Amino acid sequence: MILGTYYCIDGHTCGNPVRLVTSGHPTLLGESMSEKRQHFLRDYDWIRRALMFEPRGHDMMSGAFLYPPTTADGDVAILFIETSGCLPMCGHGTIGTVTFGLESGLITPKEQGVLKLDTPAGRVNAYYEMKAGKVTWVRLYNVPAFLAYQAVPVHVDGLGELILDIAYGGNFYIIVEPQSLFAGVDQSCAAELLAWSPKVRAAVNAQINPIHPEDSTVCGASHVLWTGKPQHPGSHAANAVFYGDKALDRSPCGTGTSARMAQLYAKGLLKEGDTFVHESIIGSQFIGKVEGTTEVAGKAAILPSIQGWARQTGSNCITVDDEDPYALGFQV
Ligand code: PYC
Repeated sequence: MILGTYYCIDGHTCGNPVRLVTSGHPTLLGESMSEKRQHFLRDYDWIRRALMFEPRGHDMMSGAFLYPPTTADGDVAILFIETSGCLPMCGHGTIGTVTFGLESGLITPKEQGVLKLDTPAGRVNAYYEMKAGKVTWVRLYNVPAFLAYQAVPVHVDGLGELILDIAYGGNFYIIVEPQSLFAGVDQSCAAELLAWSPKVRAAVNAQINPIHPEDSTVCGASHVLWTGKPQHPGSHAANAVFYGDKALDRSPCGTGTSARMAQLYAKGLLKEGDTFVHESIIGSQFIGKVEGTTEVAGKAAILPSIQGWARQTGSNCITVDDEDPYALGFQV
């Protein structure tokens, strides 16, 4: 029996995959996208696993469903799906979803040049430029980002004691600066980062388990952001973000860049109005900016923007058939 049929636009944002699923949406209960995300995780997580994991996806796969807006002034709502679960917010996913949604006509803005997006993490506005039917760039104004914990000593097997910061940028990020065996991000350290990251994440969540002060469903440090010196002209810093069980973001990571800017702002290394060009492990760049400042539950926070681009690579129609023993995906 066919469990579901899903038409998709596939592509990438600065190298990281985005699969915009354009049919087969389950009906989700709840008033906000945060509530709808909880319903999806409870009853429909099998759809995510089928579309993200092998044999229909892969370790890095990431995507989204579009839903009607959940606010009176919203244009469209986004549910993010990924190998790691349903993120409250995803920066590269938003840039890809907005690009493919506009180019395919699935998203029609109320006002040209800007979209008001309802995401599980809250309101995100996306500005864009469109020329001859193609979106050239998207700049998203993300949810408030803040440094949640600073200089926490954590013992990690194989790495010893690390000093770590934890910042929120739409997800909670463990930020690792060069120390111990880690000399800084470059392409040659991908295998080590994949081996170390799950240990770092488990140790941090056993010790701290951060919770968003305004939404307790956003909890746990899900991503590990490893920092480094940039290799490409124009970049201020490099990073590699680990997510899921085996993924290193090929893009500079939008929510990670937001968290990193919040960390640097809290340490006095960035100020309001500063631009921060962040480079990924493959050298692609996002332009981040500290657009403003605010507070989250009494904590100093920044209002970050992230600009990047996305390209479609094709489209496909995925079926999930329960006669296939791997209908719901697998991981090796
Ligand atoms: O761009 O926010 C992001 C992101 C999160 C995980 C992978 N990319």
